[in-house]
Amino acid sequence: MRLYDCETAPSPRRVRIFAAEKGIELERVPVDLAGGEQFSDEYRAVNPDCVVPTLELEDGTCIGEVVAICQYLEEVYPEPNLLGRTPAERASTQMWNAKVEQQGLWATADAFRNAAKGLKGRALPGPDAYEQIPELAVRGRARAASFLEKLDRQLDGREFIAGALYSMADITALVFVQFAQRLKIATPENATNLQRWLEAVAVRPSSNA
Ligand SMILES: N[C@@H](CCC(=O)N[C@@H](CS)C(=O)NCC(=O)O)C(=O)O
Repeated sequence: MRLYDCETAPSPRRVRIFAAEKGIELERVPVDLAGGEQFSDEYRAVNPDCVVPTLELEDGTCIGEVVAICQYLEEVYPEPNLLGRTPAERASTQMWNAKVEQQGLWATADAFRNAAKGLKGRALPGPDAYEQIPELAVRGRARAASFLEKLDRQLDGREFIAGALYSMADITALVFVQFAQRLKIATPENATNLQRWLEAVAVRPSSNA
């Protein structure tokens, strides 16, 4: 299996961490996002949305979207479980993964993409050109900061984001929190639950993936 990847981008990092937790070795194919390689004819054939990650299976099937890739990997490599064992655990993992994506990660994406000089005319990932809207960068920073506080409340009395088990929701949250830090959206000092969780998940070997 080959993972079309970009070292610095948050989305493929979620898959790298997920695979590392399971001990899966993926052949990594770097896609130069800064150089525009995602728009090449070759890459469009792999992923017409022109985004990474994409997982290419042995038979040539290409799977896009982080959640779909992780679901595939979980089915083929069930241990250690990262999507929940019981119906309730699976629902909680999916719910929190979606919340972290929509309210956290996409807020930081708005903050980054609507402000970065190199992304003028590319405010959304994908083949269509969208102009930056500076107000969305401001709103994205505010939403991300607010969501960090929500995560702190969720971690009150819980070891991990979706409950007692480390799951995909923690992976998405780690990528979000560290991307927010890169954008200088600080984790509040009084967010002690979030700080405790961050110290625990950031030292897992998979976080270097
Ligand atoms: N919904 C997609 C989002 C993927 C995405 O946005 N990837 C970004 C990197 S984090 C990308 O490839 N951007 C290409 C670009 O900026 O042109 C997924 O979950 O896989």
